[in-house]
Amino acid sequence: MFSPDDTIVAIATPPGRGGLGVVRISGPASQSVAGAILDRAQALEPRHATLARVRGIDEVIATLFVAPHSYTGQDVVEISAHGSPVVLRAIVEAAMTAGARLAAPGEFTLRAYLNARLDLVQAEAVGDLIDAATPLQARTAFDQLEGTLTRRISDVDASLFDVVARLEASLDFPDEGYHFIEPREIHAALSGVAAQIEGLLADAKRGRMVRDGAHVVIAGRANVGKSSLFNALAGHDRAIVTTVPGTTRDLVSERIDVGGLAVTLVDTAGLRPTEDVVEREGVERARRATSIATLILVVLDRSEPLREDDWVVLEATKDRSRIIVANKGDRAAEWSRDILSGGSIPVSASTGVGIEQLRQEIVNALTSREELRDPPAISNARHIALLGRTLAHLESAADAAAIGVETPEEFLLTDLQQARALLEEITGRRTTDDLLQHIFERFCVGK
Ligand SMILES: Nc1nc2c(ncn2[C@@H]2O[C@H](COP(=O)(O)OP(=O)(O)OP(=O)(O)O)[C@@H](O)[C@H]2O)c(=O)[nH]1
Ligand SMILES: [Mg+2]
Repeated sequence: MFSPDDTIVAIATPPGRGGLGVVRISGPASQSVAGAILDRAQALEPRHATLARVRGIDEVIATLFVAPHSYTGQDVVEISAHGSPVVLRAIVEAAMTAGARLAAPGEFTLRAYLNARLDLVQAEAVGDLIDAATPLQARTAFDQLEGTLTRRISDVDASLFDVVARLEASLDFPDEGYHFIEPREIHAALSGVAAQIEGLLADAKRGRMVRDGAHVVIAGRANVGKSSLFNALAGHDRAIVTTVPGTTRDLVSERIDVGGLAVTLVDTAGLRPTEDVVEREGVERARRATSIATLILVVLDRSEPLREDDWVVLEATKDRSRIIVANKGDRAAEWSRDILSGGSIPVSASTGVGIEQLRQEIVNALTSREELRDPPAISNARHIALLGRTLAHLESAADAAAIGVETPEEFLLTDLQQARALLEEITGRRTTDDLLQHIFERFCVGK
């Protein structure tokens, strides 16, 4: 895919102006590229921040990391300059003139993986850590970067390896009719491994929710206070609020942190029949957004009798994951919350009363548990899917072993070898170029 023998260069800090900006160079020619662009007689000393000049461009601090003791496992030179996009680009161009080529997205981390500085789970965690929008997402990614998931997967694999080795030994001495491991023992061992995997997968739903976040869509008839609620949850006046029904015409969305979860909150047009072409398109968009929502907040106006349009929304969302919000609680109530089966949360979007409780309800509805402090062990859909398939092979082997002494070892071994191959796909001991490309192209350039 990419040649790891090239020397690559990229700006490692985010686009835009900043106090400092960093240009990173990695590859066999890093030292000579640095030598060519830095106005210095002596070579850089490893791991010494050295004041130098990039001719005609800037005064910088350059640091050399000699292979294999660097992020990528190759010779790396990091140049900290003033954080101007113009300065940083000029340094990159100077490095390219000196023989480096521009790095592809994620290419530094790809090299770290290819040089076994990180396994694939850890490399993916680097991407997650950079993308983290909530502290819990960051902690989850950092745990995986530290190797917690990798260790649990190698524990599973070690237990499997033990069973496989003994089955293979039985196969090697077929004539003796001797089992190095009895079927009952195999069954017990495999059930133990399956339980380890189930333990990991128990966290999967919460993990995916933490990593990928959720779409929470606010729906309801016109003028009930959807946009007001949206603003109250977002913490600022993002959506237009007026006394006129039909104010919101388009979807308005905002990423917010609800108790550690990254939530994309979506405000929609009030659902009502209308002749207005623009509003009708808005209502159509509201329906589409609602149909793909993880959770729907159905907003009702407590200060007015429920209308036909309210019942339509209630009926349409009755089989979905939803929270009914009884808004305008600061006014005299026109209906009792008892008339709704399943309960509702009383709030006032205007005064903010009840909003904290609503946040808590959103967290509960999304995770089905109140505890969100601990980072989940597993969160990436790729890992979860592979682990699910591993479990299926183990269960199939365990079932076969339970049948009794007559089960041929080859039969069990096929399943177990497939299970081990799947584990190797998770950690990246076994991968394809396509998979690597798919994973690393999501990274930013410079990481
Ligand atoms: N008293 C009171 N008024 C509210 C409350 N929430 C919203 N309102 C008022 O209700 C009116 C409609 O509010 P919006 O937030 O625009 O309602 P909406 O559901 O987004 O309306 P559309 O976009 O037209 O569907 C405005 O005049 C708000 O000030 C509340 O909690 N208490
Ligand atoms: Mg609105």
